[in-house]
Amino acid sequence: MQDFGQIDVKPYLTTKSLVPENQETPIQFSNDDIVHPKLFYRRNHFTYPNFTSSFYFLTVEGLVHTSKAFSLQDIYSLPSKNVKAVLECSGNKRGLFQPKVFGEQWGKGAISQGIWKGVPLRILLQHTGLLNTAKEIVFEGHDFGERPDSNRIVHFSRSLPIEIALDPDTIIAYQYNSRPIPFKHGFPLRLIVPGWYGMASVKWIKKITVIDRAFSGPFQAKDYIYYPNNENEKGKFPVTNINVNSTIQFPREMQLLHKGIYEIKGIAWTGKGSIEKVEISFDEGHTWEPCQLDAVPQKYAWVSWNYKWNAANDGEYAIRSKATDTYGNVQPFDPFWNKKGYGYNAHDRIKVKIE
Ligand SMILES: Nc1nc2c(c(=O)[nH]1)N[C@H]1C(S)=C(S)[C@@H](COP(=O)(O)O)O[C@H]1N2
Ligand SMILES: [Mo]
Repeated sequence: MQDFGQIDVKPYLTTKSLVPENQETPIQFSNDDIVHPKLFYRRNHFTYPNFTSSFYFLTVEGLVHTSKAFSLQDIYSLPSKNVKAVLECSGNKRGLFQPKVFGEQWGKGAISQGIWKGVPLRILLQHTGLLNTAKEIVFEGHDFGERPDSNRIVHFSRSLPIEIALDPDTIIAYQYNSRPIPFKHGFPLRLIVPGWYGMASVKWIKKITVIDRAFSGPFQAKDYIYYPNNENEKGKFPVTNINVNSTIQFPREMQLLHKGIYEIKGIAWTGKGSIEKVEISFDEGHTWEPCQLDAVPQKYAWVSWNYKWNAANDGEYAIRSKATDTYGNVQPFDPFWNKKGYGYNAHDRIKVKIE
């Protein structure tokens, strides 16, 4: 049986850019379903913000009955909950699109998961009240800078529709895996929107504003939109829920192997519902074999899966994995190409050679 190798040798992040810092999780080497903070992918639009957490207040204002400024102590003393959730960048696997698209050329590691603890956002909103004209809630991060498309200084800001903001699992998180959230991941407070792509989970939250219209900030109205056409904006729609997806962890792409029995391993996840099944194909998707799931799939979390493969004959093999979720969503053979390269979820595919 092949394994992940020596346990005293540790993997690292894979650097995509330094300023701002964008680094991938070594997902093929993640044996655990809780990612260590050192190996959690990092996705930033700007340089890291500068602020003092001792004077940190989270203000909630706009279309509320009473605006409030919550201190960290206030936040820590409110009822909290734990949410184990995948955080996946909507650009995960962007580098696999054909034709290629501009933007960070992420491989398969712009994804991590762990346990976030925090106050449900709805509890903060119960303290302030919501006017009935309220339509969206805007979260502004402390980080700011110029975007490549404009020389105006903007903060990283995103909004959520009221229903998602009031979902009991949408939390203002202050812990990751029972420790304060690491600075690079949003200390002291970050939004966690389980089941949505990562852009929704705003780090270093500074201010929450309730508004009566669709938020039009550039990270909402320009980026994180699926543009199915290269030439025009026809058919555009926003990036929200994580698509059903899977990644093969072992064997590795283009690995050379001897004949033998191998445990093919991977993970599968989805944004809505949970994983129903994972299948594998050795003939480019003509026939599929069921994989074994390592645990009962949970909402928001990835599930590890495996398949015992008797590699009895020499040759080159293409191996595909395909996940199906409880809503009946299935990974497609071809990805849904879109100009900005979001939401890649075609079958995962690797090749190996047995010799
Ligand atoms: N304030 C702020 N929040 C942010 C971002 C950012 O650049 N600034 N990036 C978003 C994106 S696109 C992703 S995928 C996740 C990445 O979170 P991580 O760096 O903790 O992995 O944070 C989101 N929240
Ligand atoms: Mo992202």
